Amino acid sequence: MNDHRRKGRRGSGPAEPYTRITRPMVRGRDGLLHETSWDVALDAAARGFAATRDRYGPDAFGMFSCARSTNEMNYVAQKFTRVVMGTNNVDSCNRTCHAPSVAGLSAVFGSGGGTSSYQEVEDTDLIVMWGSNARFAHPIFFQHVLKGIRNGARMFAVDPRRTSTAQWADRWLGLNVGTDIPLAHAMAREIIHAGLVNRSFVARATTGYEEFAAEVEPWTLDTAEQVTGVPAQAVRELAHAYATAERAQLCWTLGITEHHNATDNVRALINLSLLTGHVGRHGSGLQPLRGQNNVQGGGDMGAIPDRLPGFQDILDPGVRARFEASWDTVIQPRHGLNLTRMLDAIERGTLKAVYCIGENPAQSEADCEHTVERLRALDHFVVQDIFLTRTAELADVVLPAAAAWCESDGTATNSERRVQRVRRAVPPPGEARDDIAILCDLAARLGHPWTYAGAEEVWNELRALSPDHHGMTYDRLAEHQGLQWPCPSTEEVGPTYLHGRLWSDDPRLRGRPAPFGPVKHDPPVDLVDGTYPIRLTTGRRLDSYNTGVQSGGFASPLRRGENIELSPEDAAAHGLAAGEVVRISSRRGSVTAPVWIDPGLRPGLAFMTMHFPDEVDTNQLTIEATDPIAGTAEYKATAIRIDRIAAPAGAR
Ligand SMILES: Nc1nc2c(c(=O)[nH]1)N[C@H]1C(S)=C(S)[C@@H](COP(=O)(O)OP(=O)(O)OC[C@H]3O[C@@H](n4cnc5c(=O)[nH]c(N)nc54)[C@H](O)[C@@H]3O)O[C@H]1N2
Ligand SMILES: Nc1nc2c(c(=O)[nH]1)N[C@H]1C(S)=C(S)[C@@H](COP(=O)(O)OP(=O)(O)OC[C@H]3O[C@@H](n4cnc5c(=O)[nH]c(N)nc54)[C@H](O)[C@@H]3O)O[C@H]1N2
Ligand SMILES: [Mo]
Repeated sequence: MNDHRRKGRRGSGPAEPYTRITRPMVRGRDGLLHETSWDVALDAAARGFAATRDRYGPDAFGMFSCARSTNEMNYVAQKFTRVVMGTNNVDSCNRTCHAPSVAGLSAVFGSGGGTSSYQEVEDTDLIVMWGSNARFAHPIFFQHVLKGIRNGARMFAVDPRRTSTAQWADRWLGLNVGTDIPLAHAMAREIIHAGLVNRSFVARATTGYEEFAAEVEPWTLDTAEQVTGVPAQAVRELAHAYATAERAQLCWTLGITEHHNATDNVRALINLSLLTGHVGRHGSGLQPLRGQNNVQGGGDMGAIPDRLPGFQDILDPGVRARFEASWDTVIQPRHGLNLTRMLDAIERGTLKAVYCIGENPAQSEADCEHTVERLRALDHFVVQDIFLTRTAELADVVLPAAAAWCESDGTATNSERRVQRVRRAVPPPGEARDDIAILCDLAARLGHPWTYAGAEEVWNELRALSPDHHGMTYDRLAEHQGLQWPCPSTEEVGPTYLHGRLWSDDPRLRGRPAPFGPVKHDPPVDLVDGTYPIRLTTGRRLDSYNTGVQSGGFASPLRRGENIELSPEDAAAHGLAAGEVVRISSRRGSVTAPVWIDPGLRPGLAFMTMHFPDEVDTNQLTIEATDPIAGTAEYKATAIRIDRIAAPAGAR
């Protein structure tokens, strides 16, 4: 098959590097996984969950839910966790990714979604891509960016690397890793001192301005230049461009969120929008571009430890009462553990059983050797995936699922809050089954005989419980080619942008004002020093996807496997040529990879991906330091050293 057909025009699609799993598997007395019947596998899975629940209580269970799957599946997965197992320990890879965006946005605006629509980057005057390589990671969104540029918008890129995205920008601000708060604060100070604050917006719609202004006051352009490495003139230019633009879109992704102080980073960017009034209007807003295709929906469906479906607060007794009546259960009145804390709880010995659906933590978690040790310590581990991943290889029971994107029915929600239909186009291979059907069979074995005739019935149950989704029937989703939340009635289509209320003249309609966050700079935890002199940052390339399970075997001319990407200066200083294999060591582990020389890197900065862990396990190097609010690890800042591998004796 040619590249186009295998990977899709915009670069998605089944690559099948691993063989699809088509039959359930159970670990035998010999310690190996053996194929078996569905009945045997489901009995074994259910027995293990019941045993840990009876012996250790509900909180000994944890669910890792799937951001690749549908909303309906995530709804059933969190219901399984809360009703069948009786705990709120449910989460997904949102934790490794945009949980800080959700935490920061909901603290300021009361809702964790991006505030704008894709169309708005076409209808704007300034696009700031901050810590986001959308040209590679969000190619569909980037099409809209390119149209915006064609329509006359200016673009600034703020990224330590001169990425493919930055190459399209009018200006690239190449900052030092982990210095986003100094940069944002210096911009804020400049906006204040130049008299460019949107005073009427600040007065009507925000709180905490004075304290914030005092916090940013020490961050002069010169101080910021010393810390961030960005010339004062460039910081000034971005500050003025942002403050004086009629409309501006501030887009960010993991360059902001994969840090130990990521929620503060997010707050620092939101501050800029509050200062200038670039939120709550068409063409002006905040866009945290979400990662996996349905990571937005997973959280919206309550597959997170602190929210019920519809992103409703689990601590609110009224909200809980409605779900308890519908589900005929008692919901624990507290937050469950997030993914990061669940892994900690395994190590402490309090979490004993995990049901992992469509996640590959053995390779995606920071300091992954440590994660593997923890997963091995579980009493009972069930993995439901479409491939036999490294995580599945550790399981007691492996359940083969249908791939949601082409073998299941349902819906998924993208970064602009748009819920769209997903339709089954092909049958799943072998005995693989729909994720929801598997969950229901397990629930039945554990005393909860749920009978959903199909995904639509699940969706209608959710619609009855979630005001934000109430107006989105399957028929309407088809008719409108997707609808954006909030969509509380079948008479409306949902707003394209959020928080227009902040501009209202009527204080009652305006609602809760948006607080400034007087956050402080806090450099990366893994310090660069004489022993580990190079800053490694990790991320993505266009041709591959996450841990490579779904793209690793894809034979593309673009695919070059893992490299350690170095600046020309560092390669020269180490006497290294492109292609030479070197040892890369951090304070946690070491791997080997060939050198690639990237002129887009500044001296002292190196880059690796997470895409080829079977060949080079980058996450053996990364640090587990996590954001205290969101639990996200500092994947973007590792200190490393690079050593030549001594040539074998006799070689020249
Ligand atoms: N082709 C492809 N597309 C994908 C994925 C994939 O694996 N492959 N994965 C999907 C997923 S799950 C996600 S979450 C998204 C992620 O999408 P992105 O966040 O755009 O991807 P990354 O490459 O991880 O990181 C973005 C940029 O952050 C920069 N950066 C590193 N440190 C800092 C810093 O301290 N400050 C700033 N300002 N920038 C910094 C990096 O140089 C990098 O260019 O992509 C999604 N799309
Ligand atoms: N070094 C480094 N590490 C990182 C990051 C980084 O930037 N740098 N980024 C982090 C980020 S943002 C993320 S999102 C995580 C990703 O971490 P993971 O989510 O653990 O990694 P994926 O490779 O996306 O794994 C998704 C799994 O879902 C399975 N799957 C796909 N569709 C379905 C389905 O319909 N049903 C079921 N049951 N399974 C399905 C796939 O086979 C695959 O095994 O990695 C994190 N790790
Ligand atoms: Mo992600």
